[in-house]
Amino acid sequence: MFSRILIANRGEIAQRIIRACREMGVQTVAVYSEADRHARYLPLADETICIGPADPAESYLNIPRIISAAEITNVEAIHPGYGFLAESAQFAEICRDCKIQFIGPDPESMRVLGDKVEARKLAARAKVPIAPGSEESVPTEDEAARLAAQIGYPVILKAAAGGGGRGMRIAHNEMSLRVAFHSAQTEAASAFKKSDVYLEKYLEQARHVEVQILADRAGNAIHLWERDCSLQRRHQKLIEETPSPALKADLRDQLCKAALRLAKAANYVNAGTVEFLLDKDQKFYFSEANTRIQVEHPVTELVTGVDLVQWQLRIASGEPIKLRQKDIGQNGAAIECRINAEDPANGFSPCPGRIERFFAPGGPGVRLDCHVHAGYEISSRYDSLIGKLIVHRRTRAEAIACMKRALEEFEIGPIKTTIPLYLEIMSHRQFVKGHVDTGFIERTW
Ligand code: MV4
Repeated sequence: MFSRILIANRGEIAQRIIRACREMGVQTVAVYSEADRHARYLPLADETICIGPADPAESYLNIPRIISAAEITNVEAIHPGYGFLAESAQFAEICRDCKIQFIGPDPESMRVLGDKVEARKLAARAKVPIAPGSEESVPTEDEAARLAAQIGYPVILKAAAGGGGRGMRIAHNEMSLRVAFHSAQTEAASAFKKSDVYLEKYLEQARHVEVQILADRAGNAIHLWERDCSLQRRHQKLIEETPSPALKADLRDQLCKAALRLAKAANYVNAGTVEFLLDKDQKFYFSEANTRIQVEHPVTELVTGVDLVQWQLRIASGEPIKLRQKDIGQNGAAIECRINAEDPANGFSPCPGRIERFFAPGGPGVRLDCHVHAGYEISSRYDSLIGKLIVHRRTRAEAIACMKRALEEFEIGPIKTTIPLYLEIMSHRQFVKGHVDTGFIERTW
């Protein structure tokens, strides 16, 4: 195992990684921007180092500064967390060149899965179902129109370098497709510096179900079942849960096996997630693969009893996975609510400012992954996630009751948060029945 690693991230995930390391006896170096200088999780690390000003481009996203910090502090490995540099194949490659172990997959796997057209081809080769669509990126408007007529409307245009929903356009007819083609290309070029787009049949009222996997250098790969992330708004997940209320045992097995086929085809190592869309007819299609630890990983940890961050470190240090697939069950039900400093009554506008009142929920079944506290100043520079409230109970109904109780206990003020929205959702008939799709929030609120 490593004796010392650097955490190239901030906030709750930096704190989560420090916690994993302390339990394993691994020393930590936490980096911080000037805006995070007084963050309370920093003293939990063995060493801290300032990497620049508040602007992420000059700190958490700045590769030379992160690498310099790693060299100065003499670490063996870097954990990128999620966001920032977590899915940068270039960063993983520079780490390798500098003889620092990147805690994640190889840059080659990151590159192929990061290109959504390449990932689709890989999925097809691995016999993982993909939605009908283009085999390559679509070069011209006329070619898009020809393909769409063949596939049948509605269709969705996606950026090859995209992911997470940015730069997508849905078209219901040829006229709107021709317009959408150019706006998708333009948006892709500005967001990802690559204008390539591809086409897929649009699946209506789909659910988003993803499979967690772990794979090691020795060729062992296991899955840790699924997470249902259908409750989202504008591609921001709000609530995640496991098991998915939409899956029967047989379909669940098929999804998990498909995820492992893709991981093997990509020579995948470390923790990863394979996303699927599940349509109304219970058919599933590969959507994308995420080559990082995800925000919603705690629900999987609670239900499987596996510490995913600790396994990320063991795998990166060369240890084989000694967990057996048959020993990984789904024990009970877990739900996560992402607590955002946003006002749901006002179009989810961000609410930066100082937290004056803070009371944390607790008690049976409650886990709170949160780095903020009374006196904490929420900066508008970083994303609005201020913590995650996660519950684990024997059944989904009990988990919902526990989440309601914990949300009621939770007090954060005077800034606005998404807590009141989650209280409404926990009592919503459709959610309680497990009947939600990715359009639920936008239709209902
Ligand atoms: C789709 C889709 C429907 N059909 N692909 C969004 C996130 C990314 N991982 C995949 N996404 C989608 N891909 C096909 N072929 C629906 C989504 C989708 C979505 C699309 C538009 C507006 C909101 C959405 C919310 C979740 C998923």
